[in-house]
Amino acid sequence: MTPSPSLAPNPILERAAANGVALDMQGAVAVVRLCRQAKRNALNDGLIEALRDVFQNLPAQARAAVIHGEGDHFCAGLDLSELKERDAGEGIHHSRGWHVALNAVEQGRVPVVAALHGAVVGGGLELASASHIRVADESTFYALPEGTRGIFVGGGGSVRVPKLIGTARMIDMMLTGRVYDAHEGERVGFAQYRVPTGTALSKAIELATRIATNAPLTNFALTHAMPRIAEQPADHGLFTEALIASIAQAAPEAKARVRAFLEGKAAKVQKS
Ligand code: 1HE
Repeated sequence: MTPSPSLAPNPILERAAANGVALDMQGAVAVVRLCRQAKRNALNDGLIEALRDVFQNLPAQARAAVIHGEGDHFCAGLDLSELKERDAGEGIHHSRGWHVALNAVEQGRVPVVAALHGAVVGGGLELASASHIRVADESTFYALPEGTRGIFVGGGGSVRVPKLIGTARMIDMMLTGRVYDAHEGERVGFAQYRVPTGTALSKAIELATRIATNAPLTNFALTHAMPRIAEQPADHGLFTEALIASIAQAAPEAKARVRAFLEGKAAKVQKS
């Protein structure tokens, strides 16, 4: 498993590939692949570190990213075979390591689209929740088996999953082992797009390719300012909005795009 030949050699990306996370560039889209299908892309320590390294070291030409999993499932969550007897301090550091890796996905340089299929469970759902857009095919199912395994989420799930589906639904999933299928998953808010089986990756790349054409500062505002504004008191949120809006509109690219529309050279908004 080696990174795309179009990429300059990078020992960090080579180590990530050896640990099960491959990166290929498709134009301006970084396509990140979990490559551990024999274990249903279960996330061991090496894979978590590889995810962190890839998202912290995306090539300069990347303006959007897609993440997907090889085989029949997106991701089976934490590699349970590595669940050792940890004391409380070791457990905290393990969880914090996941937080660093998934923060690199959520708070990295580019918007991330997750292409989901099959199992999106436990830590796999935590990873999907760290992405900005989720595209799920009809084979997708969502669960948090931590509750029935006698453990708890530790990869940011208690913060990110309720933002998608609400606290009550997450508590229900963990207390009862409830599994949502693709249709219900879209209804409750796991995925923004539901597509036919086998087409999640191509749809995700299509969306990421479009996202990559946005002004970078607009994408930055959406992925970095917007989630923070949502957590601020309204008055602080309005103030932050005014700051980020003025920064975005001051960029030469914004001026050029607005001018192009006013001169009739840019696309109108079309009813789909
Ligand atoms: C694994 C794992 C894993 C598969 N850790 N080895 N996650 C879970 O509790 C989900 C556990 N996995 C499953 O429920 C099923 O494997 C799947 C529904 C995902 C897929 O089923 P299937 O029939 O396609 O595959 P399989 O036959 O169950 O698994 C194939 C192999 O992958 C098998 O190993 P083998 O050596 O016998 O071939 C499985 O043992 C292995 N495998 N999933 C380790 N998760 C930061 S905290 C996060 C906490 C959590 O994520 S807890 C939830 C863990």
